Amino acid sequence: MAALSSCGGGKKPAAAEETALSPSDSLISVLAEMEKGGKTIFGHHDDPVYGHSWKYEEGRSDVLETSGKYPGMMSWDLGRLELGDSVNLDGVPFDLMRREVLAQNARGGVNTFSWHLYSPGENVDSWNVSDTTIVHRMVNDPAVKALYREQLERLAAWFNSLKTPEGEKVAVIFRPWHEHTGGWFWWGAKNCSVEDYKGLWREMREVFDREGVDNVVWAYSPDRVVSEEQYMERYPGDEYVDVMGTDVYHFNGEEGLETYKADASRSLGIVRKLAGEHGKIAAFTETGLEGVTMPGWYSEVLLPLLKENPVAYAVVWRNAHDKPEHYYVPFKGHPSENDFKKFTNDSIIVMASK
Ligand code: BMA
Repeated sequence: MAALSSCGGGKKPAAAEETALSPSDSLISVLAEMEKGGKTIFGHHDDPVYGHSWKYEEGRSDVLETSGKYPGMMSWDLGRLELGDSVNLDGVPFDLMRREVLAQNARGGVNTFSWHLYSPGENVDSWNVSDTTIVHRMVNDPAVKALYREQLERLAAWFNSLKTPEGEKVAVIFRPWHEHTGGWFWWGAKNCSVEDYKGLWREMREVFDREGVDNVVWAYSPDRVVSEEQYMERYPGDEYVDVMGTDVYHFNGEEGLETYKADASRSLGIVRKLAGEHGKIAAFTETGLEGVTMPGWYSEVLLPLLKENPVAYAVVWRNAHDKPEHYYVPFKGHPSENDFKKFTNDSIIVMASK
């Protein structure tokens, strides 16, 4: 992994030079160095493949166009890979995604993946919560479990295929079964038991280990939480997790500001305390204010939160090309452009060089 750049120097962490480590161990060391040094890698979902008013134009990125740098972390989603499809649920071709993952690695950046999958068997999308037996059947019913394992084999093959032209595996973060403390996904707390949820992770790891996946750093990311107990209730176990994160969004602009600040600080505080106790990396795995409706959001809201609660990385969601209101980073000409630049130029924020 080459150098990430930050105003504070952007020196390559010594641990990344370590050759005896597995690909995932090297990435864990890089993330640990970030956290220790009070730096936060900034991430953006689907950043180099489409933006607010463009799609699939090689080299473009809304973050690059507003800040002059690529985000230090690219976020991706593997939904539909489990079906054997060639494009993901938002239309991103998996071959293009792989090329961009390698490009991000070559420029010294990091990649993270979520998975908005379709259920094995019935193929219902992640947000369809009408059937609350899905997870139970995935880990207990032999026929459904076999289908789940097939999905996992496809994912394992994908991760194994992330190799540089020299044949070296590229380490990435994988954040499955996210926001499970909410009720909006069929793997959410309202829709499956604690034991069955943990079973999803167990099965996954068994298949990945069998398939020789050694380049995945595992991230656990509940939605906002009120207590350590809630955070840990469905934690699959230290052997399954490398990164402890949380997803907290800012809703309702100015009106929702205090709620966001309180929820994010509390959740990040819990994450940092537990990550410290469990020897894990702390991260802000998803956040953002849709439409960046507060002009100073990046430098006056997000930045102070990250300074008060240092974490290895913070990721904001996508700038959709086909939904004009659905974006999380300012694009060229947006009123927050300069504020965003101020944020990315801050000494704690880590970007990738061009
Ligand atoms: C959601 C929205 C959807 C998208 C999904 C998966 O937050 O951005 O439009 O399909 O994530 O990327």
